[in-house]
Amino acid sequence: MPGRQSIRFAGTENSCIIQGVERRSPGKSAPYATVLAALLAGVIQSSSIAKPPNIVLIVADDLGYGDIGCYGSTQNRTPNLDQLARNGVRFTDFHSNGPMCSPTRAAILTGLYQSRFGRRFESALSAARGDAGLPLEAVTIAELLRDKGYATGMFGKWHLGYEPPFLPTNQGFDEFRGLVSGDGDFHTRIDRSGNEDWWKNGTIEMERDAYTTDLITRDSIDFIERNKDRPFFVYIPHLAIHFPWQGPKDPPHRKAGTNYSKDKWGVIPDRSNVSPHVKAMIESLDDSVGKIITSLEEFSLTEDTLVIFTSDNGGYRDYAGGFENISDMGPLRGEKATLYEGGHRVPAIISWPEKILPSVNSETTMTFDLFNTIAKVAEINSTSYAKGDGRDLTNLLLKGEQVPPRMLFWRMGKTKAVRQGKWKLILRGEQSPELYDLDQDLGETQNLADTNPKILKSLLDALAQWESSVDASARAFEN
Ligand SMILES: [Ca+2]
Repeated sequence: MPGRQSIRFAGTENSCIIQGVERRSPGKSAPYATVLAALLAGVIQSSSIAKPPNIVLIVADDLGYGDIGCYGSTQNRTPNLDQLARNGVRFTDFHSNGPMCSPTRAAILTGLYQSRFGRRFESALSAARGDAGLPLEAVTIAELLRDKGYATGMFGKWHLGYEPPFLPTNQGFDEFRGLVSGDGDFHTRIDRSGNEDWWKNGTIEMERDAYTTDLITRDSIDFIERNKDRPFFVYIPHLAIHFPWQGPKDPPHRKAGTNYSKDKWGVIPDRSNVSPHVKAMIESLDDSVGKIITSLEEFSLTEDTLVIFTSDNGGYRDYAGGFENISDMGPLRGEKATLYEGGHRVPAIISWPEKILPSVNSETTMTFDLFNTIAKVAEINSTSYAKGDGRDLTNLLLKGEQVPPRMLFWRMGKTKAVRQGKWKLILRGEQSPELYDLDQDLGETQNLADTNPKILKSLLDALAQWESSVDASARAFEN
């Protein structure tokens, strides 16, 4: 592994030092040596962006921190994601806003803590509340981009409202093809309640005899091709690797009209080892990323397109009913639906060839930062996003600058967490507070609350203030 270096870029108006960045040897990537030389000469600056880029935002579902090769998996083959990481910035301390599906999706699209829309956005939205969804008053990144002249398409899993009017086409997307619920069978596209769940814009239009990941890929590439001559934003929230755990060659499981709430996982011959099915899902997901990158190359859009890949939350290690050996969170404690690192520290890669230097970055970053970052590179007026909760990461991406210090917060029911620098506070209901030093103890094994009372109090006070702020915002939306 290459060591840390500090590099000063001379010649820019504000010379900057890359810190917290592990720089990788360019190796065979000669173009990046050229880019570095250009940067050193002050040729490329953030202000020199000629025209706003296309945006491809790919979000995996329940993909754990250690599930892909460039994050340490030796089990799953992910050459396309690994290549994307070699060509872009790979984040090692990037966090989903929530440890479940709906919360993070709300934060991606709005740049706000999902708690600002009410407590129901702190866990997965349920079909039982069909009248609930991301409030239409929320300003989404798709709306901002559409107003800026972008074509906007979404292909994949929505999970921010099960019924009209809470569909993507009412939240800034010109086109939508995919599912609205939390999970559909990958072969039959039947949701866990036994309903058909495959939409085209505002109506259900089923497709059979295909694998969901492949359909999402096909439709995304079709959208890119149709809009290749204008700026476009394509949001690709894959269903993979959420259950049902079905690879392309696994059998269909769900049929219309049957309730699968207690049998929603797929057909798993060996419940104690789900990983072969998950491996097939991950490798299919990786194949999809490769096809999308190839399509950008074929349409000569590579240098004009910002590509983002991340996951909406951590993976499951095991699941009720004896399902085991599902996802890999690497060195992290916890899993999906917990606020230990394994629940919300996720893979994140951002690539923009010839603009962003490849690196591995250890700045603490969060999903809602993507909102401001996309808005900034699209040259959207900052009054539209400056008051949001996320930060614009363009100076990190284009100049290697650090993110200014801040606190980050999570809340899911009675479980809450705060992050400031190396410190992580976790509150689990009425249990004693847990305080971890992530620099020394990434696996969150040693509770240091008793020996650091001042830090504990400061984080508890900040949490109370944050809760008060988001709860005040939410009163406008809760009913
Ligand atoms: Ca998820």
